[in-house]
Amino acid sequence: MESTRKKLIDLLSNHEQPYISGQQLSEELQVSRSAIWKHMNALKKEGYQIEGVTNKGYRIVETPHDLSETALRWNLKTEWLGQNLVYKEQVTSTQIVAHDLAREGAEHGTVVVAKEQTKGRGRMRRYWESKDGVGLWFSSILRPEGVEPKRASQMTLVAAVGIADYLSKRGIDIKIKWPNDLFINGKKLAGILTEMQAEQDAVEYIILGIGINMNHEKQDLFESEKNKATSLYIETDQLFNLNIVLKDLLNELESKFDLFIEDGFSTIKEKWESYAYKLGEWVTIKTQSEWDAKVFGIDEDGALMVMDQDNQIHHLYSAEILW
Ligand code: BT5
Repeated sequence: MESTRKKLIDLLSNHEQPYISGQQLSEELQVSRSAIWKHMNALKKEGYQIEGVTNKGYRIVETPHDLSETALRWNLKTEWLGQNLVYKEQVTSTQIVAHDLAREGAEHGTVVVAKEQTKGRGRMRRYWESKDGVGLWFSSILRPEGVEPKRASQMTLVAAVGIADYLSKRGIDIKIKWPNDLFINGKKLAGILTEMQAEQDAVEYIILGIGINMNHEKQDLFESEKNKATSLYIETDQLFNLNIVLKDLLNELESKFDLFIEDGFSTIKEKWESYAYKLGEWVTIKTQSEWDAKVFGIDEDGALMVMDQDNQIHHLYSAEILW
């Protein structure tokens, strides 16, 4: 992003001095008044509302609700997650872009975010519906030191707890369905896809993709998902500012990743169980066959623990849970 535009946003959003005159802006930024106009018009096009008051000057009254590269970068308070931000209007999948960047050496914490994905993907080659402008579709490149490949799947659970904490702090009753879905009122709000590149005993990088349905109205959801999926807008009747949510969420995720790297999985595990969907209930498990079992938590590796009808305990590393 152009640094003049970023400085302009900083000056216009300064709360100690709410208004700033055109003259002062041009002095501080060392560009002409007409250049300032050009930048302001570009910001307005991105959805910024700028108020101008005679004899006082200008100020920003609202930042854009739609994803905007400028608004995303402005005031992002993380230390490492998303400081290297790659913003795209449209991609096939942010996972694909992130894999390419990681292979080229992109740094730990790089985040790829797109307004629209034409081939968003879920696990096992399933699709992920990623409509233009209504959701958050992003992938983070993580290069955690000292995390063995077998612990990489725990990252999915760490991210799920990060999203759940973020939403529940805002009064939303969120549940996590093992291993990678977030549910509200029994419907899928978000999904996580963790992909890993590893060599022998070391993780080279992890691409952690997150998709969250945000401002979808019911008709924006895919026909086949209408009764199974939901969005934050459908559930709360509120439209969300996508830039603010993504920035706050990156903060929350960063602190959860740090906690996991420094303290291990136990704190995350406890939190995870506090959000677990159908804990203590009977569900149908699909592995080679389908069988009924009672869910009672996750173990230290992040595997799902269930008990079958013969009171046998199973630790599931990969399975589908039908409920
Ligand atoms: C997931 O897979 O839930 C992982 C989704 C990860 C998406 C992110 S977006 C950013 C990054 N880039 C990508 O290309 N992917 C990641 P899974 O558990 O396999 O669930 C897939 C199933 O969810 C599909 O088979 C549908 O039934 C359902 N589904 C598809 N799109 C959905 C949506 N937008 N909302 C709710 N459910 C959906």
